[in-house]
Amino acid sequence: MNTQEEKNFIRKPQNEPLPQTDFYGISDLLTEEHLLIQESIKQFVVKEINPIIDDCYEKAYFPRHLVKQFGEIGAFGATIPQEYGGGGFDEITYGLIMQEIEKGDSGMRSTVSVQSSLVMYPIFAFGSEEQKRKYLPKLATGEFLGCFGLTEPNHGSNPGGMTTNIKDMGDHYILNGSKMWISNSPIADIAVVWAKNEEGRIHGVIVEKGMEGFSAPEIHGKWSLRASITGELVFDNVKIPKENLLPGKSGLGAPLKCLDSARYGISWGAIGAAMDCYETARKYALERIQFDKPIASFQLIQKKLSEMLTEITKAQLLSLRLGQLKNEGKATTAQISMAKRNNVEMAINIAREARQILGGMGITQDYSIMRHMMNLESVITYEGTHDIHLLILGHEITGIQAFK
Ligand code: TGC
Ligand code: FAD
Repeated sequence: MNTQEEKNFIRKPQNEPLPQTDFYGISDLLTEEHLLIQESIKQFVVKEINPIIDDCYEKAYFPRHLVKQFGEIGAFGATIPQEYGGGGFDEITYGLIMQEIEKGDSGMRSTVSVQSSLVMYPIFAFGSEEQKRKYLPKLATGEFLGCFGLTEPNHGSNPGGMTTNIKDMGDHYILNGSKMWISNSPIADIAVVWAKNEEGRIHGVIVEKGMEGFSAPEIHGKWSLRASITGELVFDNVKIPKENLLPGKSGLGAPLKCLDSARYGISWGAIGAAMDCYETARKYALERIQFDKPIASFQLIQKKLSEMLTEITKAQLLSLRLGQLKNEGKATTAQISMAKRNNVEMAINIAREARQILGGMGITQDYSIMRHMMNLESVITYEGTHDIHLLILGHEITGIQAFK
C-alpha cells in the first residue's frame, strides 16, 4: 500500500479520535461525582479483575479476596443510606458501577448485584431496625457475603409456586425445603430466603451460615459465569429465630421488588460487557491485515462496528432514562423488563458479531469476547428469562397475563 492509500484506509487515533463508546456524550449528562466513581471502578477493574479473570474462569474459581476489595472501594450497597454503611448514592451511580464491573466480567458484577440489590436492599427495605444495624454495615464492607434464595428446583420462572416453607413454633420458625441456582450460596455468610408460611403467604427470612440443618452445596460443571460461585440452599428442619423474619413486607411482591432493583442494574451491566466486546473488535479490526488492508477498511466489518455502536448507544440512553425514573421513584416493572431484556440481547448479539470480527482468534482466551458471550447466556436467563420479560411487557401492553 502507498501512503495515500493507507490514509484512505486508516483514521489514525492519535490525530483524530475514533468514535468511542460514549458516542452521544452520556458523560455530559452525568455529575462530577458520577464520573469520579465511574473512573475509580474502571481503574479497579483494570488493576484487580482483568489480570486474574481468565485464570479464574478456566479453573472455575471464584476470587473470594475481591469481596473485601469491593467493600473497600464502596461497590456494595451504593444506594443504601450511609448510616447503614452504604454509599447513599443515586440509581445512576449504581448503574455505572454495574457497567464498569461487567466490562471485566459478568460474574463479578453478579456478586455485586446480589449483595447490593438482593441482600442489602431487602434488609434495608423490609428489615427491622435491629436487622439493618446487625447486617448492613458488615455487608457493605464485604465482611459478610450474602445470597438470595428464590428459585427452587421445580419453580424457576414461577416462583409463586415455591414449596420451601416455615412453620411457626411459637418462639421460633422451622424452615424446610430447598433452593437452586443461588449465586454465592456455598460461601455466603447469610442467605435471604423466601418461604411460605402455613397460610401460603411468602415471607423473607435471614438464614445464617452454621445454623443446624442448613447446607449450601456447590453446583459444578457450568460453562457460563465460571468465575462466579453458584450453589443450592438446603433446609432440613432449620430453627430460625423469630427476629430473623423480615417484618416489612410479605407476598410475592416482596422478592419481585428486589428483582426490580437487580434487573435495572443488569441493564447497565450488559452495556459494560458489550462495550468491552466492541472495543476489542474495533481495535483488532484496525490492526488485522487481510488482502493487504486492515479488515476495518472492508464495508462488512464497518457495518458490524457501526451497528454495534448504534445498539450500545441506544442501550445507554434506555438505562440512563430508566435511572432518572428510578431516582424519581417512577420506574415501573415493565420499563425495567424492557431495559433488561433489550440490553442483554444487545450485548449477546454484539459478543457474537465481535467474535466473528476476530475470526479464529475470537474463540481463544487471549481475548475477553468468548468469555463475555458465555457469561451472557446466564445473564439472559437469570433475573427472569428473556421470554418472561417479553410476557411482563405483553401484560403491561394488553392488560392480559399470558404466563398461565
Ligand atoms: P403476579 O400475579 O404477576 O404478581 C404477584 C404479586 O406481586 C406483585 N408484583 C410486584 N410487586 C412489586 N414489584 C414487582 N416488580 C412486582 N411484580 C408483581 C403483584 O402485584 C402481585 O401482588 P398481589 O398483591 O396482587 O398478590 O405473579 P405471577 O405468579 O403471575 O408471576 C409473575 C412473573 C412470572 C412475572 C414473576 O413471577 C417473575 O418475574 N418470574 C421470573 C422469576 C425471576 O426473575 N427469578 C429471578 C430469581 S433471582 C435471580 O435470578 C438472581 S441472579 C443473580 C445474579 O447472579 O446476578
Ligand atoms: P424455567 O422456568 O424452567 O424456564 C425454562 C424455559 O421455559 C425458559 O425458556 C422460559 O422462558 C420458559 N418458560 C417458563 N415459563 C414460561 C411461560 N409461562 N411462558 C413461556 N415460556 C415460559 N435464582 C435465585 O433465586 N437466586 C440467585 O442468586 C440465582 N442465581 C443464578 C445464577 C445462575 C448462573 C443461573 C443460571 C441462575 C440463577 N438463578 C438464581 C435462577 C434463575 O433466576 C432462573 O434460572 C430463571 O429464573 C429461570 O428459571 P429456570 O432455570 O427454572 O427455567
